[in-house]
Amino acid sequence: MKNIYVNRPLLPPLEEFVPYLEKIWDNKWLTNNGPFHQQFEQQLADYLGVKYISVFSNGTLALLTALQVLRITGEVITTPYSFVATSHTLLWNGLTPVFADIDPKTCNINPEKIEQLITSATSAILPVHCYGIPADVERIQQIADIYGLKVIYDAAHAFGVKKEGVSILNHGDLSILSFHATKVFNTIEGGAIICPDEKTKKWIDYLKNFGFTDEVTVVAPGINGKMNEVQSAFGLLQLQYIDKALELRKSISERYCHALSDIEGIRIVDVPDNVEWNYAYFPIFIDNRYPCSRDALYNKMKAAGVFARRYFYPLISDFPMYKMHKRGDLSESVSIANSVLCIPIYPDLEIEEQEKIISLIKNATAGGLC
Ligand code: T4K
Repeated sequence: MKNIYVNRPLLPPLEEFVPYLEKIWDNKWLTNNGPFHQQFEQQLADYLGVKYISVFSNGTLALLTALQVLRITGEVITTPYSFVATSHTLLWNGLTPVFADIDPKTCNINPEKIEQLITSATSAILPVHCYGIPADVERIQQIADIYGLKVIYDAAHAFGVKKEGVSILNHGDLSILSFHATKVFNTIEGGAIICPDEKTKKWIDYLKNFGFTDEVTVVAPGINGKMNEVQSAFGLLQLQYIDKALELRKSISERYCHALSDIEGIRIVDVPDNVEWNYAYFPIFIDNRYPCSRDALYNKMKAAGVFARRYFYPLISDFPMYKMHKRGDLSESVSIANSVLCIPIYPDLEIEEQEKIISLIKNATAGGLC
């Protein structure tokens, strides 16, 4: 059997992409707000149920820019349990990350830990909808309103996620998405900022194009964050396949839930009933009632050709450049980072492959590795 990775990109039929490429060749318009870029932004906003969206060449540049859009300064309260890009964008903006512990049930920032970390230097909260599971958006907004803070959601994992029928991307001042190859919806590399009004969208569009408002006017020290025409065309085609991909993810997730929910020492991801999830990741959490450690299972799976990943271990706060920013107690984050294993989930995962993964987890002690 071939190697099984944690993720495999959603790819549309190659022959269907060729006409898009032909159009780009005909137009000779490769980037800088071309026709596919404009069409993609429109269709994406409609699909996601959001008002305004500005697409970027990747999610990291979208987040870097979002912090500039809102002119965030000083300290930003964020989660240590995320991909390192979340906090890197703070350092790149000269901001100080302040880490709040997570709620172990959702793996998202625990709002009750935020208030005690607010100082006169705090200007924003940067939560993550980890694995596509919504953060506690209501409570976070309450705190932000009381203290006059901005909220930027790192929604890199949350493409298509809805809470009570409404896109989760409509919360906070801004949200960002990632369309990286490993994400539920990809444009090879890509990302976006979601914003609530036209004025902000315009400002974002200036900032992602060096700050130009016309040929001769630069209004801010912008960056080059533009999505090109090939990525945009790819995105347009991907939109035709995303619903099917989400359905396939759902059935894989259901099979895992069914097979793994009664294993002692394993907790599976818990998604609230009012959430339409996107099955972006399938994390399991391993405790000491399981016959072997998380790392022993990870290695055993690897030896069998199954490349699960420990997203998100190590914690961001444990990387050398963040150690000095540690303040409060992060014990829940530590415990989740030490117990998590994300097992493969993607639309092309075959049933036999999934059975192999389940069997490895169920028979952990077989083969003497655990
Ligand atoms: N915020 C959050 C919360 C994020 O998770 C991320 C990115 C960002 C911000 C930043 O967004 P971007 O700037 O990336 O748009 C991957 C991704 O590179 C990264 O996008 C993602 N989060 C992170 C969670 O995962 P790695 O280093 O684990 O990727 P890699 O190359 O090891 O790939 C994982 C597996 O996927 C491979 O073992 C095989 C498979 N794969 C990967 C690629 C790239 C493929 O089958 N084909 C491929 O083309 O970071």
